[in-house]
Amino acid sequence: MGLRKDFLWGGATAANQLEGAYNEGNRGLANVDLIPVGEDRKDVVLGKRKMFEFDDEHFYPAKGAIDFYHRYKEDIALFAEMGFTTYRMSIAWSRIFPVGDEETPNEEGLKFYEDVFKECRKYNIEPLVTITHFDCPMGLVEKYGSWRSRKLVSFYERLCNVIFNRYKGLVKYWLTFNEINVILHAPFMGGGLYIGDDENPEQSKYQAIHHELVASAIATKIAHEVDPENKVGCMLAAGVYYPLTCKPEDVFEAHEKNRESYFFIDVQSRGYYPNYALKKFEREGINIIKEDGDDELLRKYTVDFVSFSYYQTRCATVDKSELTDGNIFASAKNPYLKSSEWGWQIDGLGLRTTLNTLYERYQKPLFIVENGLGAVDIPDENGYVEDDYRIDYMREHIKHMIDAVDLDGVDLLGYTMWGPIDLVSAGTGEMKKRYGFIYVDRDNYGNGTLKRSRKKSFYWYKKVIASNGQDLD
Ligand code: BGP
Repeated sequence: MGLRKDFLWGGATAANQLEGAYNEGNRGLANVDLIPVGEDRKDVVLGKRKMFEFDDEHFYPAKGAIDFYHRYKEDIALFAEMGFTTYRMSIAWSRIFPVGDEETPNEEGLKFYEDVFKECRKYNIEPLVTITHFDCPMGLVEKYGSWRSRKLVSFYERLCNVIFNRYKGLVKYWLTFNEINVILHAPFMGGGLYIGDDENPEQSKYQAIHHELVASAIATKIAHEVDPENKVGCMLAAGVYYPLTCKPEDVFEAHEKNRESYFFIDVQSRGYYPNYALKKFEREGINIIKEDGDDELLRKYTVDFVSFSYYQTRCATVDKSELTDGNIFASAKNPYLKSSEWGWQIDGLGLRTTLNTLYERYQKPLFIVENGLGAVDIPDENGYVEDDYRIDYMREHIKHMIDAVDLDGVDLLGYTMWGPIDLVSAGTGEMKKRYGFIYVDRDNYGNGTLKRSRKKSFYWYKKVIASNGQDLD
């Protein structure tokens, strides 16, 4: 009983949210660098406001982030101290190809990640690498309009060829696109898409999505060719939609909302466009341009495992007056659940439901690659935080995760909680929204010493890992 012996325990981060050093090592700019903190952030994230260069009025938190670029040895040592057996991180595409369409990669960028992977290996930490975590080089955004252009498929393919060959033997677990479904809701942050007034957003988004899906299949193909040991996963922003009421219309609405997300994984895991999507495209006049051979690629190169992030469940209803869009997904408030300080509803059992739903649908091993609580932490003078609220959240979720394995028989490879070290929030750009076991002295506007310190949860997670999830007290 319990989790598998080789269950992978760790934490997850993304390049632009922690590396900083945005203009060092010949790195080029990416869409994610140009998203400021503050009230204008949302329109930039949604692709409604064009911000293709920095201005003086805004603060751009990704520029410096938490300076992992210079401090990765200290940070990985802290992860190792907690007993991590895996560390999920992402590669910044624009460190490897600064503009995006170069023929030759940037050696400094390649070397940086090689050093990071070697540092992980030193502690027997298995790197789990996201090839793109929301980032796209600005060169590709400006010259080609990002993923709406077919050309992006070959630039991504080039990136994959380079990194799979260079990191052969160092990295075995790969994720092709972080939260691939987020592009639907946040097109600039999720995929570098700025949507002009003259275009049909759904048409542009689904064309871009098709390109990403094909690119993901090609990545899987190359990964297996370069090293048969490689395992490639897709990555979904998950969390099931419940119907707000048992009114049949609400039940069907929830079904449709869920399909909006499953669509991506249906293609990546089953290998073809599902009928409900084809019918939707037909109804809405969305015309996806495919190249010969695309369908075959999708069918032949499906993923080895399905990974996902889970923070909350949501409620769907046809009663529009109930909907709020506090987050990027519009949903109704669940009266049975408590919320985080950022209004995300906390639902441990929902993780078990989500695990079961995905496992029954895809019958492939699953991997929880993000889960956690964003909260305001008040440190003492030594940077120590009594974060029992975070421990409570995680204990509850891990319990239900173990039930899904023990009681339901879900095949689960591992668990990497989000943000083991405090980092910049993707949604709001704040530092104040902290997830970490490690406190970082930095505020929303870049003030602070960047000093790292252990929180109470650091010691708790260490026990959890040492006992393979048995000791959750
Ligand atoms: C996911 C992203 C992460 C991350 C996390 C927490 O959507 O993959 O990049 O940041 O959510 O969200 P936030 O930072 O908005 O609290």
